[in-house]
Order: sequence, then structure tokens, then C-alpha cells
Amino acid sequence: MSRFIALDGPDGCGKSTQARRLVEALRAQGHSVLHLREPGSTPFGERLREALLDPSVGDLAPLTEALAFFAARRAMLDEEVAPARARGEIVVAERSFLSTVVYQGAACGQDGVADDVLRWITAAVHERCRHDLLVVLDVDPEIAARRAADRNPDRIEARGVEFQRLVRAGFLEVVEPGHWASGLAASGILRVDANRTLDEVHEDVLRAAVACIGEGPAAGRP
Ligand code: T5A
Repeated sequence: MSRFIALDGPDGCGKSTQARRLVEALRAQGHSVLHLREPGSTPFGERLREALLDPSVGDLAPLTEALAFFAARRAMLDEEVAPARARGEIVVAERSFLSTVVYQGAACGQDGVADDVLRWITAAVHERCRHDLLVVLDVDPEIAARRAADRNPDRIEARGVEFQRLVRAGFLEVVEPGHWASGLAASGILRVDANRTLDEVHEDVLRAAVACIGEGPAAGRP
């Protein structure tokens, strides 16, 4: 039975590592799983990713960034997610629209893209293809920065730990029950404490994914 699951959270929360482990665990259980990342996973999306993360591109207005992330997202939904769902596969993606809501919205304060604009574009981009489960890996920015200390920061990571504090606060807002974003994922949005060991985080992520896969199909879902 097809499911669309995304792992999201601040920079360095461990989502790439956890996505890899989740994909391996689900495949070991016999599921057919497609592993994607945002932005990216299509030729168009990977080109946009290169531009969006390139420090030499410099500053962009939050709306400019948001539209580019949404463009890459829609291409991924059309070219990768929808066909995989039609084949009955499970899709595990790194990041989701929550990142745009947080990074280009809440974390930019007064300059951020207005919430009602983000809500409208999200609904339009996901009109035919929605998530089943969104997992937010919540991490202390200092811990995340230490984990990623040996890497060269990309254009967005270069905004530093203060920006990551705003990003974390933004993710904590979207996981609140009643936030409009949870209405776009059939099994809702789950916060997982990602300050713990890799194994502890993996256990929670896998449990949530297995529960989501075990739930009956939602109306209209393949
Ligand atoms: N962005 C993205 C937006 O602004 N808007 C959007 O709409 C979207 C989609 C690219 C950037 O774009 C922004 C957000 C980002 O700034 P990205 O490639 O996902 O997105 O960038 P990062 O989040 O920076 O990805 P990273 O690969 O750097 O971080 P991960 O995936 O969170 O972390 P991971 O798994 O690579 O782990 C980092 C290190 O920590 C260790 C790992 O082994 C690794 O060495 N680690 C742990 N160590 C101990 N305990 C744990 N629990 C650990 N978890 C991980």
C-alpha cells in the first residue's frame, strides 16, 4: 500500500541519516521504497538545488526562494512521487513544504512570506499529491552545529546558529495541533526528539512509519 512520508527539521537534525535508515528498514520488511530529497530528485529540481544552495548566488528575497523551492517540489511530485504512488510504492523524502513554511516564512520574521500565501501555494502544489506522514526531527541548534562542524556551509546554512534558532521555533509552531499544515498529511505531523542517539531517533521514526503504513487507505488514496 503506497505511502508518502517526509522527514524534515532544522539543518543538521539528522534527516539524511534517518531517511537512509528508514528506507533500509522498510526495504528489509519487504516494501518497495523510493528515496527522494527536496529540493532535487528530478533534473530540474537538482539544477534549482545547485542554485539555491550556492553561496555565490548571494541574498534572495524570501518569496523568490519560496517560489523556486515550490517549483522544484511540484516537479518532484509530478515526475517521481505520483508515479511511485501509482505503482504502490512507499516514498520517503528528505524535507517537505514544511521547510518552505519555516525557512522562507516564520524564520524570516517581518520579511518572511505571509502565512496565507504559503498556505495557498502549498495547497495548489499538493492538490493531487499529499503526504501521509510528516516527521519533524527537533534538534537544539548548538548540537546540530557541532554535528555538522566539519562541512562547508551552503548558502542557507551560512546564515548561522541564530537563524537556526528561528528555524527551530518555526518547526515547533507547525507541529502544534491545529496548525493548518497538519491538515495536509493524512496521519499528521509528528515531532521526534532528535537530540538523542541515532538508534533512539530511528526507533521512533520507524515506529511512526510502520503505524502509518499499517493504517487503512484514506479516501481517494491509491
Ligand atoms: N530549504 C529547503 C529551505 O530553505 N526551504 C525549503 O523549502 C527546502 C526544501 C538544503 C537547505 O535548503 C533549505 C534548508 C537547508 O538549509 P538540505 O540538503 O536538506 O537542505 O540541508 P541540511 O539540512 O543542511 O542537510 P544536512 O545533510 O547537512 O543535514 P541532515 O540531513 O539534517 O543531517 P545528516 O543526517 O547529514 O547528519 C549530519 C551529521 O550529524 C550526524 C551524522 O552522522 C552526520 O555526521 N548525526 C548524528 N550524530 C549523533 N547523534 C545523532 N542523533 C545524529 N544524527 C545525525
